[in-house]
Amino acid sequence: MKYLLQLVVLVIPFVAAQQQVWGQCGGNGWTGATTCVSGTTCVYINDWYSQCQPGGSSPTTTTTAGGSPTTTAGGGGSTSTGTLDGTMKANGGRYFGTCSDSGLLSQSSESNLIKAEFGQLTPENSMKWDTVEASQGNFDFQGADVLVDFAQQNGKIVRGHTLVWHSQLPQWVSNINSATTLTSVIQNHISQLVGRYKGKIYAWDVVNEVLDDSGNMRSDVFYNLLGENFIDIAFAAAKAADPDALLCINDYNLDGPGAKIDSLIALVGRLKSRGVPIDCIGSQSHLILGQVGNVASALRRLANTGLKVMITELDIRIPKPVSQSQLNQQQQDYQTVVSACTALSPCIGVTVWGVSDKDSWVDSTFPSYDDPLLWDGNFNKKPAYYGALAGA
Ligand code: 9MR
Repeated sequence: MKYLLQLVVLVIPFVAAQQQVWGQCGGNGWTGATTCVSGTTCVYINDWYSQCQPGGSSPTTTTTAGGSPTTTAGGGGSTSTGTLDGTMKANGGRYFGTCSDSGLLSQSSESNLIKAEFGQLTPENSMKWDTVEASQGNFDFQGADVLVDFAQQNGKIVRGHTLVWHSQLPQWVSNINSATTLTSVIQNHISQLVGRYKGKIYAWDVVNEVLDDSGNMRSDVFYNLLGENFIDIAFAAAKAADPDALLCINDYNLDGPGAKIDSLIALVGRLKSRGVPIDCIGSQSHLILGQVGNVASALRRLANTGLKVMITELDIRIPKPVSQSQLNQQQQDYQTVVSACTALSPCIGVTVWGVSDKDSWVDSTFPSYDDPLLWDGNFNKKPAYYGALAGA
């Protein structure tokens, strides 16, 4: 009997340790299950993340470093030779991603490219507060479901974007005037959204753009009612809803010296000293042609906080009118920025903010700039593509 009990004790943890489909099953620092339930296989995504994916064989990359920049068309999974994501994985286990959403994913020109070239997806808009919870307690996950389903069917990891942000925030949230109400509203929003996709999201941008352009805490309903504590509340809620996702702070203008990066690093220090469960810093990197020289040193400073870092929304916009020499400069700039990440071990991946120049947010926001991405309006690879590939 004694031996039988010992056997049971030995067997039970083993059975319980099998990870479900789409769950994490490995990666640096991972202490959870490393085997997958029957019918799924533990697939290496990068050094920090392996995932249980359906099927018995591994769709990971067999890329040769420095291989010719040919694209493997279509096809599910992430098998690739000389693609952006394949090269990133081969050269250090990082991912190369892009943002998208249901409208773009329904176009084969976009979705085929994503299947072939990218290993990670960020919902450009579909997980933002005004989409997911436009009125209190009424959740709409339609668009987000499309993106997450596409990612799962094609073996892409997902960065969730974003839980608490002053922008694309419905008026009913901005109108709240009680700290207690706002706390429970944040907690409910996060537990619903993060909970729905538990185990399917690699990393969350828990808070986005909490600093203003001078590096002060941004004045919005969250800070005005709760002070800096709204960040602690948001991270705690995200951790409770999905303990295995990486939890990030995300911001722009962290690409060189200045008040903003100083403040961000100081803020991260305070969060860590309060025990906030923060894992990563996302540097958006919305950049301007020719202004990328400080990116590597800035990224190193962010990594010196001890957190993982990632480039989350990369684009490099060109002042109009766009010339061939500017497009060549853009190739250099992409290589500089992507290699700033690949040269740094705590940097775990790069995400560009869109696929084709025709779909970039830059057109409407910066009318005197153009062409910030890797493919032109007809889905032809630009010189910038080869710059990114060389840096990968
Ligand atoms: O690319 C997004 C665009 O489609 C939206 O209209 C815009 C609304 O604010 O948000 C854009 O994405 C932003 C991202 O969510 C946060 N960082 C800045 C990005 C560009 O504005």
